[in-house]
Amino acid sequence: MPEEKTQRRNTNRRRPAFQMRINTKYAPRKVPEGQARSCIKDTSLTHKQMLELYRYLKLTRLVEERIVNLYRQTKVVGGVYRSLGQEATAVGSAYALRKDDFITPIIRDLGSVFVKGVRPREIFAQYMAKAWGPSGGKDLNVHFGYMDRGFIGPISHLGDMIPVMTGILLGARMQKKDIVGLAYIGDGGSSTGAFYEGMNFAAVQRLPLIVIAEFNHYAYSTPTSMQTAVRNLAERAAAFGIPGYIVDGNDVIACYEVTKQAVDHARKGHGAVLIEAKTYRRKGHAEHDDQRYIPEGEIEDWEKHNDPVDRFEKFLLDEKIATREKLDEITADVMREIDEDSTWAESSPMPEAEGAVYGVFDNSIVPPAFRPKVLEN
Ligand SMILES: Cc1ncc(C[n+]2csc(CCOP(=O)(O)OP(=O)(O)O)c2C)c(N)n1
Ligand SMILES: [Mg+2]
Repeated sequence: MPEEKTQRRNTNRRRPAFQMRINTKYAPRKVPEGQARSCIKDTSLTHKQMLELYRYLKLTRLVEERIVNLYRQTKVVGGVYRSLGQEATAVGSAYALRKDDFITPIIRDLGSVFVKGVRPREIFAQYMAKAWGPSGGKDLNVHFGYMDRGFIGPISHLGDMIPVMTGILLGARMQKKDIVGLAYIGDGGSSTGAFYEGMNFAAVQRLPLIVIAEFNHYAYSTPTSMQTAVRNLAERAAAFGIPGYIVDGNDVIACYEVTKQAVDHARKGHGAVLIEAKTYRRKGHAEHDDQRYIPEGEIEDWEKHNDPVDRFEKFLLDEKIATREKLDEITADVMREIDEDSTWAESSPMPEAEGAVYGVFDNSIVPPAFRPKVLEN
């Protein structure tokens, strides 16, 4: 009986499982009428790091613009997916990682891929299905990976990268490595079964998984309110018993700071964290999507008042971290790299047909069966 009493008392002292722990310190704030948005000032970033962040933001935007140009010239194979208006989420969050940490991006996270060290030429060659692209023309857009650079290539099935990253982190723990994993997911993707299973397993195992859930208002043409009843994706953290954060996804500094906190938490062994980034997809699902389902003025409103690049520029200029000339110089340097790299990719060869049978299976175990036939032709 006394034992039972103690047990009950202990249970009562525990936090109720349904209690929500959502930190909104970095959530979007209303700005007074007529004032332009900037970024949060409370940051540990150095001026040099901030200029590097600016470079990654511009690089992401301008590389995507070049890909659209190539697409209109019919040089791209497959669809083109933009992260216009969301660049700060991917760039700021990935910047909080260590070199040996892992990411698994989705189609709106090109910025994180650059932060991980991928060069624009690899992206151009990949979009054009060239032999020298990272997948050698076997797959397209962000469907490639580099294990040695901590970049797990995503598959198309929404949600499935969450359990994959969870498995990677379990493996890393068994190998006594203290890496963390950052997985990106859209608002639509976070309503899949795989998302729940992966998050739950990471949470119960206290694995260092950080999930960035991008509330960009749409999944294809479906508004978020029509595919989930929660107002904030971060509320789902309560289902797993892990902390949830809401961040202004268009404020690159806030995205960095919130992820840095989550990374520290996860690396210390305290387990998984869910971060919801409030942002907006200014382009359609892909370039072919004419966005006719979007209410009038919505895109223009985000473009005018909440563009992540404009906001960071305003911050850098207002805080006298950079002059307009310095920002123009960075942009010119980015353009030079893009020109050079897209020329390289355009002039690189298309894959040989024979290449299709290599690099799919381990060819030392499974010999390429079609080889003689291909060579005969
Ligand atoms: C399991 C699954 N269902 C459907 C699709 C088709 N699909 C690809 S992208 C997409 C919409 C994704 O929306 P969201 O997760 O919000 O990401 P966003 O495109 O907004 O970044 C859908 C339905 C898929 N790839 N996988
Ligand atoms: Mg979405």
